[in-house]
Amino acid sequence: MKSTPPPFEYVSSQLDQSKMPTADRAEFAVAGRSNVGKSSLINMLAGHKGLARTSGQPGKTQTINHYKVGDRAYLADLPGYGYARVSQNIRNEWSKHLKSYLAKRSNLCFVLLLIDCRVEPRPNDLEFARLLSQYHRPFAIVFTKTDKLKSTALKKQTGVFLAALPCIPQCYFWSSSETGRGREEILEFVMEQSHLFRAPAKLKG
Ligand SMILES: Nc1nc2c(ncn2[C@@H]2O[C@H](COP(=O)(O)OP(=O)(O)O)[C@@H](O)[C@H]2O)c(=O)[nH]1
Ligand SMILES: [Mg+2]
Repeated sequence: MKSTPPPFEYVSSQLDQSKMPTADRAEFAVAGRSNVGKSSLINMLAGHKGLARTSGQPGKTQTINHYKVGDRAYLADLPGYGYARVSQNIRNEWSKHLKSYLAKRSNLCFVLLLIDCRVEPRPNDLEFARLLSQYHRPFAIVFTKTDKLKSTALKKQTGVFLAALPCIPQCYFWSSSETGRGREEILEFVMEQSHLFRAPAKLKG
């Protein structure tokens, strides 16, 4: 990125949409399985390791956590799916909130769907992508943990995953929270897309 990266700021953790930050700026949701690296990606983008809580123990993010990115965008860290040690009741509850968020959050411009670059396409990743297309949400794939794969294997896995997707993403990124790979490209993308966002008139102050 040629200009200075925007400052990040934690705003709130909510599941109830009526309590989420006012929908007056472009929102980018960070979605994916538990442990795929959602919180680590947010910290890497922010250049601030302690901003989003990361964990080796999956399933910790049970709320939608909002972060301001400069003065034009929000990042929303979504609850991870696919964590087997959470009861079916809790999973159903999260799924209900997630669907409602995807259906109704008016300023949601883009979903960054995170995929561990080392794993084969899994049914719930493909199911989530299907859900995004059902709700007409544009999305980008962010392949995470690319520090763990050699370049040839990464290219191969990327091809396999993209071919398995039921719908075509707008674009994809390769990222690593260990090396900072992808930071400039993803931030640039967020900033560019956020400039296209226009808040509904009734929200303007
Ligand atoms: N090697 C490597 N490990 C990562 C990367 N991103 C996340 N991790 C690790 O994966 C685990 C889960 O990360 P976290 O960000 O908490 O995942 P979340 O559940 O999707 O929010 C943690 O142990 C992280 O240190 C990455 O890019 N490279
Ligand atoms: Mg997390």
